[in-house]
Amino acid sequence: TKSSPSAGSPPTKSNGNAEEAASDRFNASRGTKSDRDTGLHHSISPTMNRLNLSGTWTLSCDELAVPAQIPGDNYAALLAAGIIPDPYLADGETAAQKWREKTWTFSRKFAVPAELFAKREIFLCIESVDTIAEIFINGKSVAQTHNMFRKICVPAKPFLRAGENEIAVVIAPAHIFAAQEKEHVQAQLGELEIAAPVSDNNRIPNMNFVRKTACHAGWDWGLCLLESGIYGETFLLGVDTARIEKTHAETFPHADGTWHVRVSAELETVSSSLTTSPSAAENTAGVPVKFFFNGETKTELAKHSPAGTLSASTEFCVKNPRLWFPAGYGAQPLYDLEISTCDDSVRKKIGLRELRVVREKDAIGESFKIQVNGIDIFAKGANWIPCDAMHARHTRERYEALLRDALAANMNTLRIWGGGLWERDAFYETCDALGILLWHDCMFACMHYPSTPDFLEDISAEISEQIARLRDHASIALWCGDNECAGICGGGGNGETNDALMANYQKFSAAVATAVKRADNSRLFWPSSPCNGEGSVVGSWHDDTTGDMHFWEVWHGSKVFESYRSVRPRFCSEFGFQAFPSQRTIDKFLCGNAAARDINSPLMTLHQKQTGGNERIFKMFENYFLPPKSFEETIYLSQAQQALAIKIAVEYWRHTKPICMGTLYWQLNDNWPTASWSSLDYYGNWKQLHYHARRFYAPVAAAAFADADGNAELRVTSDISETLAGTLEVSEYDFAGTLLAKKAFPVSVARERTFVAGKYSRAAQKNSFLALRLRVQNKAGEKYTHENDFLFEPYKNCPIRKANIDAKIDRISPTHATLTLTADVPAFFVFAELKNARAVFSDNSLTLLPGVPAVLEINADAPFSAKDLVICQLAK
Ligand code: BMA
Repeated sequence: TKSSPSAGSPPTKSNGNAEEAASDRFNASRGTKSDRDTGLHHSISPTMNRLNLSGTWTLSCDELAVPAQIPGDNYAALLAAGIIPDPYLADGETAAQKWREKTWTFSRKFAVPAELFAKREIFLCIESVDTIAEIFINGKSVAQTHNMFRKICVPAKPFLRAGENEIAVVIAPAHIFAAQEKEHVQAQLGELEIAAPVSDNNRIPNMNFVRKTACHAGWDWGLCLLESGIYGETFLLGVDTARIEKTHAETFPHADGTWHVRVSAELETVSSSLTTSPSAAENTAGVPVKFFFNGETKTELAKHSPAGTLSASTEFCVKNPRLWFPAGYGAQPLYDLEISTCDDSVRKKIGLRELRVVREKDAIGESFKIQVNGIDIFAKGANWIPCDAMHARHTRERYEALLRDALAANMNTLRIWGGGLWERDAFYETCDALGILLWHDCMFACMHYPSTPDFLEDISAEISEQIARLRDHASIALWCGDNECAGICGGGGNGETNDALMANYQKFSAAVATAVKRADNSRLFWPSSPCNGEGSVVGSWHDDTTGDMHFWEVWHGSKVFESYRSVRPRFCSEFGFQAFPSQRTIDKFLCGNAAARDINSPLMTLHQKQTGGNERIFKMFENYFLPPKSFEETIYLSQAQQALAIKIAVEYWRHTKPICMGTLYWQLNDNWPTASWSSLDYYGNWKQLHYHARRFYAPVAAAAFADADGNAELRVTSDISETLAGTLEVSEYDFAGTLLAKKAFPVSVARERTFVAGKYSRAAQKNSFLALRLRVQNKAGEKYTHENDFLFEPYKNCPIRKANIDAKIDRISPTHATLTLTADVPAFFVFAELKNARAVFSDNSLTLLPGVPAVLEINADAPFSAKDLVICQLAK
């Protein structure tokens, strides 16, 4: 049997707050803030049968008791109570470690109003408990869990009393459970050793045996903060007949142009939990289920299926449908859906779109492209990791800020990476609303997972619950089984595999596949990232004929950026290069420690989680730049270098369209302030890469590529539906700013493939560079422009001078201004930042040409003055 969660005995301390409980009581009005912000979207039935238990709880262990906000986690509570220093600042991470040894109790008191108590059954519903937990009501155990990705929904009426009650969630140390599980699992696997060792990724061993966000134990960009907590919604639901367990909205286009929406609801009857109840059939026969869609209401009676489930379904027809498109391809109309019984209700927003991942044999191998409403989408984006190491901060506001920044960089796709979590509903709702497609991993990453029967049973149930929750989101494009779990069985490009590990993996992966397909057969199931598809998971990391690719030869393999051009992936789902976060972020986590202002100081090293990461950044400077002369210059140059790396990769791959149909760089965001591969730092500051992404992911983009003879091949790519025509103007300058030559190339570019505009051979035998200016328009006269540049030599070999940059600020409001930058000689990676405020510039990390002023908008989150402006440039 599975080792039982040793969460412990009923709590003895009684530390809830009755007043708060009373004030939270019957937070039942439709669409309350907490309804919108978290979870399950069970709105309120007319009978007022729901009691929200979120709010202020008490967190206690053997030595303390402090208030805790639920949804939330123990570290956020300890921080708020002043018990621990901020784990994100200075060396606060170190002080945080000892607390993982504790058994934590989250508890609160609450009153059950008579109206709720009168219900035949009362379910306790919790979206996520992290992780090894036992739940008590009034001192009696009502549920146990050891998987934070599975919801809890248990009959609780026998444990409740009218008036005051107490709930306590007792959470045992996850790493101790992991070590016990290791023994249990290894005993079944015999010779095969699969325990995850301590590494950059896991600073705690054995975490592959626990269903908990993998990066809680640390990652090569993440601190180790093995948090405990209660996430999503926590509530009591009073039910006379049945609660809604699952819903599904399947959408189908018809040949006549209408769409059909088949909506179903699976109910859980109360009868199973009532010892004295009549039979289920008696109980629930004729439970009316009301379906509301797009202004129309239909009521159906729930029926028992042969499999024993109780469900109801109906169908709606949408005439003149407004279709949902990813960002950049059309609008994101969403239709309101509400499903309710007299006891329960669920609300959703449904997008109508036909989505497939097209894998067709072609001259190269097999395509890999996302197609929406018949249009091939070039997936432009990045990889998403959890937005914060403290779950208390996973708020709708944080999701929106990050996702809007992704959109602002012209992204249309993100990959939810398997070492994080099945995100909260607010995340997917925002992606639906913004048109951000999702590549969705199941939550497995970089480790060997047990193929033992109880583990497979648990993860199958997890996948079935999570996909049932998420499958109606228009934004989700495909389900992927795991991140790199196939690859680590061997076959990371070298063709070798470990047979025993592979056999374990195949069993695990087959269970994942079955569970995913059972829950959703409308989307592609992709076994692993990277791989070549079902039955072909090995040896695919660098296969550029088919499947998706993770290309790490540059960062992990120390190759030069030009080697991004040695492969032509069909879809590159990971590649990245590290940089330091913004100077403001560093200043914040160094907390005024002047001695730590050195890349190799202990504090800077603590905020760099990849062994050898700083050395790699420095080593790569040698290929492109002159060595930085100060701490500040190192930070700046690391960001310029990161931007250059990813620009070289994306520009090349994007301009091989339609061979490549997607580039998702590693990684969009950070979960704490650190050196990493992200383009947005933890505090939301845009690294230089994010500004470059906005340009290299622009809907229409031009770029130049060196050919074998040292000429520049000019290419233009477009995501716009109509063919665009115009010119690509190429101006050749020397580094003093003298215009040496100018040529215009006619352009006619369609969405289907990249247009090769011609070749530019260097006019002068002196050092020079090219400035590219694309101007195209469609038949209706809508104009698109794009600017880029091209150097024939690495920056370090070019006679780049230090420009005098004039910066003029025209104030619009205390937080908003126009900035005009003018340089006297060509200036590169000109990067403006504000010292005292987070600011987003309309453009940044620019090339300035003499006599061509750049006019930028600054939007800051706090008032700023001209003296807050810092401008860096690449110079000798
Ligand atoms: C990738 C990811 C992560 C990791 C990153 C950088 O392959 O899947 O595991 O953070 O590499 O090393």
